[in-house]
Order: sequence, then structure tokens, then C-alpha cells
Amino acid sequence: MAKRSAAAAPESRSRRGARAHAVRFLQRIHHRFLRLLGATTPKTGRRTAKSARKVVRPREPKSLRAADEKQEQDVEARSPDAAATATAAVSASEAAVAGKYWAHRYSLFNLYDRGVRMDTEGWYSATPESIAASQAARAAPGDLVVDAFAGCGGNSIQFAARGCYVVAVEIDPRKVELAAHNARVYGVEDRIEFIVGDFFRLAPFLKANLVFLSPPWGGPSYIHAPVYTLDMLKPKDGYATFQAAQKIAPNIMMFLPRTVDVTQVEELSWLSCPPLDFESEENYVHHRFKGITAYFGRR
Ligand code: MGP
Repeated sequence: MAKRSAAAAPESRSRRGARAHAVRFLQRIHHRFLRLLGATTPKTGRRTAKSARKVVRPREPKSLRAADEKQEQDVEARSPDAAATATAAVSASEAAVAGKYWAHRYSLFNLYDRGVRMDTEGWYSATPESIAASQAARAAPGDLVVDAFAGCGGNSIQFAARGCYVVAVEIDPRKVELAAHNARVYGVEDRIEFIVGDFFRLAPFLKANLVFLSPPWGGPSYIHAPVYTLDMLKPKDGYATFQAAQKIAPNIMMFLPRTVDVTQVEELSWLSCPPLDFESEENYVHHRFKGITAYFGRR
């Protein structure tokens, strides 16, 4: 008897129905799978606008939604004139999260999409993660580190990820909440002790292997001064800040503006007797000069 070819066999109504059902099911699963990827995957290449909208993130100004679809190169390609005009046109707080900072979110925190939180000051003053990691690499695992102006926690997190124990000092309790949250996002909260307080008042009572100083530079307008001098640091000048750190540890790191007078910074090492070893390093992100780290120490 001749075999009937399956292809030639007429499809029964029930089988057609089952096939249509399977197609619909696969389509549904496909969408869910995409949604899942959009919601849980940290930045891995280009994302569609649709999946980007699914990402959990802090509220951002409406005007920034469009920037979400642009990657860093787009923003960095803007002319400096256009950026300056735009910055001048908006209020100080909006300027802080204007396009370029939002576009830099993954440079600041690689796990941004997992719910990292920042306040206005954090957007423009957090140390980019790759720089914070290279600074932390100078510490030894197990070191006790005081992060004197912890802000939203970027540096503390990298020291903790390095295996250090960190005392994160921050005067603004709201920032401490953000930093503690971000430390949980990175899974390093067990290695960081957060203290709400004034670094200058606490310094005489602290002891550590290393103090990390990334104090306020005076906001994004710091760049308008052709040379940044140590008296421009906030809330106290660089000398007072450095001397407070000296009471705590023999090793000090300072993250400073790219326009800082490095000779003046080097002179800080002479505040110790014998003078501390000094090294300065230029820090770049995607070939853009972001700041200078000064390392002072005895090892
Ligand atoms: P920037 O020079 O203001 O911006 O800050 P950017 O994106 O480099 O500007 P452009 O000209 O390249 O487009 C560069 C980096 O310096 C920031 O990412 C912060 O890490 C750091 N930084 C900036 N400010 C204003 C401060 C500050 O006040 N305090 C500290 N500690 N760091 C700052």
C-alpha cells in the first residue's frame, strides 16, 4: 500500500487551530522575553526606544526622555557653544541633569538600570565608575578607607568592591540614603558604614589607612576659571581639607578638577614632615579628560 505523504495530507480543523494557538503563544512569549530583557539587562549595546522605556529609573525631566535614545557619542558630538548656550538657558538644577549628564549615566554607574539613584549634585559630581575603580585599585583589600565627602556613594562603592572597609561621611542625610541604596544595588553594603556628619568635626575622632577626598568644586561652573586653585574648593579650602585628612591617615587621595594648579597640589605634600610621596594622574573617560587624582602617601 502506498504511504500517504504528510505534506499532502489535508490538515484537520483541530490541527489548524492548534497551530494558530501555538503561533499566538510564541508571539506572546517573544514580547514578554523582550520586555524581560529591557527591564533587567544593564546596558549591553543599543536598545530600542521601546525597551528603554521599560527600564526602572528615577524620574527624569520630560525633556530628557528624548536623550534616553541617544548614546554618549551623540551628546559629546555637540558643539561646546551649543552646550554652553543650553546650560545658560536653564536653571541650575535642570542644568545639572541636562542632556550630557543623563547621557553619561552608565559612565557614572554601570549598573544604573538596576535602580541607582542620584540627586542633582550627584549627577554632576559623581566620579565616573571607571575612574573610581582605578582610584580604588590603589588601596589594598582590607584597608580601612574614609570617604570624606561620600555624596551618592560612587567612590565608597568602588573601595568596598575592592575589598576595603569604608567609612562614608556625608553631611546631607538625603545623600546618605541614596548612597546606602546604591551600595545595596552593587551588593557591597556590608562593607560600608555610613555616617551623617561634618567631615571637619569628625576628622579628629577617625583613624584609617587612607582618606579619599572628592569635595565640592563649586558646581559645573568651576570650568570657567582658567586655573583652579585650592582655595576654590568647598566647604573649606584645599589646605584645611588636606590637614583634616592628615589627622586620620598617612595616605590621602584627592580627586580634583582637570584645570587644577598641580604645582600647588604637590605643595600639600610638604605639610607633612618628612614630606609625603606625591603622584598625580590624569583621568579620562572615552578619551575625555575628566579630572586629576593626586596621591599622597608613605607606601
Ligand atoms: P564636568 O567637567 O563638569 O563635566 O565634570 P564633563 O562631562 O566632563 O564636561 P565636558 O566638558 O567633558 O562635557 C567632569 C567630572 O568631574 C564629573 O563627572 C565629576 O566626576 C567631576 N566633578 C565635576 N564637578 C562639578 C564636581 C564637583 O563639584 N565635585 C566633585 N567632587 N567632582 C566633580
